[in-house]
Amino acid sequence: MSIIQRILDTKAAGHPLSQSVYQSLFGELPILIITHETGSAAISLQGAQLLFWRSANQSTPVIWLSENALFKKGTAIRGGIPVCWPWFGKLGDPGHGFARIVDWKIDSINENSHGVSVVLSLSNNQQTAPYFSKAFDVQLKIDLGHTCQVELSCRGDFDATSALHTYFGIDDIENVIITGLGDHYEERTQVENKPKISGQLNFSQEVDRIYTQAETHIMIKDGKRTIRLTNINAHDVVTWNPWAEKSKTTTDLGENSYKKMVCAETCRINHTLKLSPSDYTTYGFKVELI
Ligand code: TA6
Repeated sequence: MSIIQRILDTKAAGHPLSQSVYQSLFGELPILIITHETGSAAISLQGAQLLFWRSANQSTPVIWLSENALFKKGTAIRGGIPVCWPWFGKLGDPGHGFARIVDWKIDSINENSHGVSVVLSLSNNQQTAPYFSKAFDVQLKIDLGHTCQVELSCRGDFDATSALHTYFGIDDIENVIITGLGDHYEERTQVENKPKISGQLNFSQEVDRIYTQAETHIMIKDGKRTIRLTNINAHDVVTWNPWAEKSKTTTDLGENSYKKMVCAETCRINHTLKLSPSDYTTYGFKVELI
């Protein structure tokens, strides 16, 4: 049985928070299960991580979750939308920040016939203190319906880097073309996979790069469907596919999983988030099938 089905099945042992949202437990982690006429999804309270999102008429999830993802306290979950904050990658320790491995609170859940909106929040507390000494507030708003929109708002007295590290579900990586990334990028791999066509990315080996002048609309085409990613207040986009070897040797990915996912991560890395202690700074994205 697929991991998505196993997650959805925990609803039976969960308790309702609203008509379409149930809270349950998967592995060691509390999760929200969302089953609405527009689609289904789950969110982990550890990390405020959207785990997957499948719109009602699609069998392939738009937001992908690894079949081998680990659901353990303090361990990052492979897939969905990990929230990398207040630093990206190795700019601090732990890698990709601590927000994805600590517990968030539910601020609000609202729903109507168009979809479900969940707001989660995190403020400096005992669990975050070992990682970071400054005061902060972060909110993540996830709106799910016929589209999926995610916005991160944060405040504090420092500059942050961040990524909404989205794993998209695709039919076959070898057919994927991503457009709208712009021409300028920072290479993060040893062996560069030079784009054949300027501003357009396809995959024949590991790709890991930070595009710094991405357009507002990014298109991810896999030959079967087109996902449109609309950036909100962001022009940095990280693209990542681990390819065969790394996929095989990364326990929570597993052999061949690289064929079914591609990361296109709306982020604020080159253009850092310059925070204020009083006003929230927001960035995010919207995803739709077109
Ligand atoms: O965003 C791309 C990246 O930074 C890659 O370098 C790759 O390591 C990936 O994220 C996954 O990182 P993680 O810490 O989740 O294993």
